[in-house]
Amino acid sequence: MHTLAMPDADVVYVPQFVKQTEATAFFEQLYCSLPWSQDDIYLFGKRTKIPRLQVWYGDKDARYIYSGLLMQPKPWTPLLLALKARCESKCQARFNSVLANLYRDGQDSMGMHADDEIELGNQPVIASITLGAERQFIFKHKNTKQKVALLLKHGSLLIMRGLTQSYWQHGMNKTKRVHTPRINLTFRYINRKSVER
Ligand SMILES: O=C(O)CCC(=O)C(=O)O
Ligand SMILES: [Mn+2]
Repeated sequence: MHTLAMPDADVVYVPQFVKQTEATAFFEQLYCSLPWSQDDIYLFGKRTKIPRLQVWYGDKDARYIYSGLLMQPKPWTPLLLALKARCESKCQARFNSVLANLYRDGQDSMGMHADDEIELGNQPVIASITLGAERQFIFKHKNTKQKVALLLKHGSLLIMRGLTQSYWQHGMNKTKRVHTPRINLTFRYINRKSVER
């Protein structure tokens, strides 16, 4: 477990958060059983398909607007609840939802963004588990444009908290080198009040 040397941020990386054999079993279970879908987003007024598959789980009231999409959470599965509990104890924080992302291969990606929506509140704690293929995760400072790259390993946990979302964007580029799928589970806490405005 180590803290990344990044100014204006609090990012912790735990390479072996889930044991390798367990991580492989979790990957297979989630890959086969989650109802993955390729949602649309609205980018500059145009409707396009996101370059990955997603599915959203959480408490009933944890609704969330994500890139112009109203995400209605599906009810927790036992495995996702168990992983949530593990993240909560590691982070000493509560979560009420998880966005599961499936990158089918290196052609799937995540554009640079910050998880800075109002519903996430000030200085959100975000716990992000990687299962399957290793992919390069990129941070870019909003002002200085400094870049930090981090290889996210099978079974790893990345914790972003403090000022991280205020000062940094993050994302994942396409790559020709990866031909196998990666699942990412991003646990968050959605503030109910701000969604109901
Ligand atoms: O796939 C990842 O590691 C990052 C996912 C992410 O940033 C998000 O869902 O907001
Ligand atoms: Mn994000």
